[in-house]
Amino acid sequence: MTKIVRVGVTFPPDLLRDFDETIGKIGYENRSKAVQDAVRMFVSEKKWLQEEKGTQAGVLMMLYDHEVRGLEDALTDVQHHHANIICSTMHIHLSERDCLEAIAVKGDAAEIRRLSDELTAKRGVKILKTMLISM
Ligand code: NI
Repeated sequence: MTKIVRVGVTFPPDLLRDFDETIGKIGYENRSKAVQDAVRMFVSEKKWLQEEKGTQAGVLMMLYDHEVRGLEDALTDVQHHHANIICSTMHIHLSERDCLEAIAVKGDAAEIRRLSDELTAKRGVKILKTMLISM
């Protein structure tokens, strides 16, 4: 018998609306299955990144809300801290609130992972995708 655990999670209303719309189009019959699938995808992507080793090059693509207080300063601090692996950063003002940053990186996989983790964990960062190639 499979045990099921119930958890309570809070969502910003617009994120939940987007999620419900998206899973509705795909044809999910309930939200739980869709959340489980999304979490599974997140875990597999993060696990893959944990296992990368050696010198890597690539791009971090980060979407964030620049109106979240203190966020831009915090993101800049993190990037200065890892300046040795950052080759270039491109900033795109997407909408009134959303900014997209493409951060080109080259260096040790463990440090790229630390940079990625430190940025992802900040409140106001909505999406962070890491695309890497081995060198
Ligand atoms: Ni911007």
